[in-house]
Amino acid sequence: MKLLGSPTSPYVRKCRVTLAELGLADSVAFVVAPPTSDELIAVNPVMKVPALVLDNGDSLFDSRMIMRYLNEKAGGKLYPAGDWAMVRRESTAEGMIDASLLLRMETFARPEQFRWDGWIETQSKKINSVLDAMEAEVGTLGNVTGAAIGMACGLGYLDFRFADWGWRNGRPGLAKWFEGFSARASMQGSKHE
Ligand SMILES: N[C@@H](CCC(=O)N[C@@H](CS)C(=O)NCC(=O)O)C(=O)O
Repeated sequence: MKLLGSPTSPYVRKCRVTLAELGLADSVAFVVAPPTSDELIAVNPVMKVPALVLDNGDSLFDSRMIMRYLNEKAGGKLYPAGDWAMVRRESTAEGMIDASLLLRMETFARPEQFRWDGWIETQSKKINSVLDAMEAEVGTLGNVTGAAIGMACGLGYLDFRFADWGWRNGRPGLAKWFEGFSARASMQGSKHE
């Protein structure tokens, strides 16, 4: 199998952390392929990373689908059956990642004269809203699950692209949890470059 993606993508990082946590890292090659590359488009018409190319040539995309596939393949415990509260937390973390990417596009990629302050404000509000929600239920993030991986990669992306955000201020529980989770070999081995 091959995982196509970019080392700067939080969605790709989620899959890389998942591979490491499931002990599959050595059986899947990580191939750097930007969203507009021919190699990526050939396996994902949506032109987004990550994409997972299976040994039979089929491909899977959308990080949450890839994570579920890998978990099933490895007989892992990242998605305990019936744990819908964990799935909600996973979606919550995903919402923060989505908002962070939209904010990054608006504040970095879009030419300055076209930037939309209202959009920047809304995406920033979403990120803070998720951070507050997760601070309130950080105790439930304990085990290594799809939700924990999503949240850790979301926070890692904030540190990477929005280092001045100060998301730890007023959120001591989340900050402590992240410090612990970040020390895992899966996180250390997939740091953004
Ligand atoms: N829901 C998708 C989102 C993937 C995504 O947006 N990836 C970004 C990189 S961080 C990308 O490829 N962006 C290119 C584009 O949207 O044109 C997933 O979870 O895999």
